[in-house]
Amino acid sequence: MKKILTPLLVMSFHFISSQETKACKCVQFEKLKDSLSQSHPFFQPVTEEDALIPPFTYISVKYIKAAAKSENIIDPVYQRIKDLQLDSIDALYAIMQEEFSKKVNDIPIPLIIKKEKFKGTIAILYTTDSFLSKNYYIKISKDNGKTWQNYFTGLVANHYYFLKSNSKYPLWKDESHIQIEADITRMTKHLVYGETPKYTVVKNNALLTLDLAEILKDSDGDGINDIEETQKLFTNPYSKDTDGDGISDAEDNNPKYTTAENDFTKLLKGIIYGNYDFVKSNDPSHEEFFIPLATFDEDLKTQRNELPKREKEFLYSLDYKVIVTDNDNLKRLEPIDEKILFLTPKEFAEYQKTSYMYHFNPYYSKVFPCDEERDTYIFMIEGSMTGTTYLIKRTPGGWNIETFNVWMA
Ligand SMILES: [Ca+2]
Ligand SMILES: [Ca+2]
Ligand SMILES: [Ca+2]
Repeated sequence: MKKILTPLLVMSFHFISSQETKACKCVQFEKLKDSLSQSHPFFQPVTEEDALIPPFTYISVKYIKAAAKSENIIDPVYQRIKDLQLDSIDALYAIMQEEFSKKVNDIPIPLIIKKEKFKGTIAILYTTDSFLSKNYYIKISKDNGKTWQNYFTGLVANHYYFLKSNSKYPLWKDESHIQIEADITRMTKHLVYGETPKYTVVKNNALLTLDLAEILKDSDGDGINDIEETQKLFTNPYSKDTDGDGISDAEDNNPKYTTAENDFTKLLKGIIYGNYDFVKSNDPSHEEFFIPLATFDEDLKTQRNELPKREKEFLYSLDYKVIVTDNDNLKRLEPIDEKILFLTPKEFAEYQKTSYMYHFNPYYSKVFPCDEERDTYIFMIEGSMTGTTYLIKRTPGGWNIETFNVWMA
């Protein structure tokens, strides 16, 4: 049996532990458990009044009489599925793949809200397609589609706007503003396992105007606008290369810290990218594996080759994981084929303030030493829906990793 990347065990309550009797007497872990059980009901719906206040000064809202209706938006995938009355997941997935493979400038057509040319400049307003958090971006070309620049608008779907692709207003209001109709929504119930978040519409007739000067501002010219650097990436908007390793923020998979392999980065890499055999145990709920350090690089390479490859797509480059840690060794990890943001707990608190949607980022993790047992550590993969805690022991040959706790909301 192999270790898999997402927890297999499905349990109904937080912190059902198969290893309760072997619990690590780590004070920090006990504190963390307390803070987690308090932080899970974090969700506070915004009031209707607050949802009506534009979240940024570069966005203004007016209310129109004849508004487009979001319920009339035609989703090409949904439309085809509905007509075919599909009963198999594979057939459904094939249709989704087919529709998403139709693209304009690397953006799948089902994700495009509007595309329009104005005085020689083409703009494409679109959304990313992450299930957990759909972000609104705008792509701009000033040379008739030869080259494109990509800009984060600062907006996340339903926080507090749902942008309407059937808006009859032209996308360009004038050469420095774009406009789009939107429902103003607020989330009333946050995402729990097996359900999608619930939203109510506060106003269904908003017309948003976005000041392009703010959105297009890329002070350091690294290809990521100031809004994305400050709100999403926590990189320096005034430096092309935040960590000074010679790789620009846009290209860097770990833009905040210079990468350097050490035993701790190997541990983390082994957990998140490895595919190790479980140690045999009589207890079926007990899972344990070992990461040998001497052969780490070759082992990982072999294991990665056994896994299906993910295609490198433009939208994928906008995706990232968040790992929360104070551990200076861990921050030096070189991510494989993805972007990881290492945030300190303080930065993470800030990050959660900018958008509650980001609470749903499925990779909130911590690694810290257990205070009573030498060379023993705890690492958690935390999400809104599932979490796994690993109890880790350092041995002369490598890391012994025990699945200590698996929960699902
Ligand atoms: Ca920048
Ligand atoms: Ca930068
Ligand atoms: Ca860099």
